[in-house]
Amino acid sequence: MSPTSPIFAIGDIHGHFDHCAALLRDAGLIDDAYNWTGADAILVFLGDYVDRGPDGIAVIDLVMRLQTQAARAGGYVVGLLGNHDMLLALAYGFGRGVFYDWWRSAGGVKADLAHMADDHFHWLLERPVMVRLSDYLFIHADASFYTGYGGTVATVNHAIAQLITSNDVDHLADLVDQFGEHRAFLANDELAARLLKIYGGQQILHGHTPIPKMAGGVPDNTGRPYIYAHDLCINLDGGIYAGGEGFVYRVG
Ligand SMILES: [Mn+2]
Repeated sequence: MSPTSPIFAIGDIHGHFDHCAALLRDAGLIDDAYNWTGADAILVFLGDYVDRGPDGIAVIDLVMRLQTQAARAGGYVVGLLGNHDMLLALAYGFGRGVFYDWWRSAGGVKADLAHMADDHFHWLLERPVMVRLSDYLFIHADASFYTGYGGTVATVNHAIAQLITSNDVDHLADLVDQFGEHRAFLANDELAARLLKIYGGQQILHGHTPIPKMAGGVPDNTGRPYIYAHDLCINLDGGIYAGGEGFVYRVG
């Protein structure tokens, strides 16, 4: 990647591998055999690869492979951690118990856990929860918890990674709860401004909340981004799991 590399982002896929592949193909980022054709482009997956849809592990496999192929081609693929990805990792890591129950009640698909292997688990544990690229701050959730875990992108990512590999069930339970918050920036655009001041960037790009669920008056249009909070935030969750079109967004 270079300072002139185009940046693309895609929101929540939730196990819909074919739909995801079609969107990436239409954007010129992969070919019919699912190989990277994006050259030096940057592609950010905003997380929530799994749950609700048919084949979450295939989505994870695709992201993992594209990371390797893009790096070889001079590109860069980022895969953020979504709350559903975290729940699956906790269900896998802890076995049956409270996290298994939470994962299932959040739409966990038994086949995902059955198809999951240690390399998927370790990959999920290494996912960042936020990344900043040029003027853009990428996070999975429109939630307010990030600032409670550190004052830089690196410290937040480190703190969350430490926590999800710990046995600290009390604090993990808090994190699961916090990561499930929605519409925090819609309710309070000062919060969006504060995140940008702390972590840098001019705009927050997130997924997590399907665009039609943002607020009254939002058109039921899931094929394009929803820009709000005085243009500080862009929601990229096209609600694919609920039948939405979804899209790949050309960021810059
Ligand atoms: Mn989510």
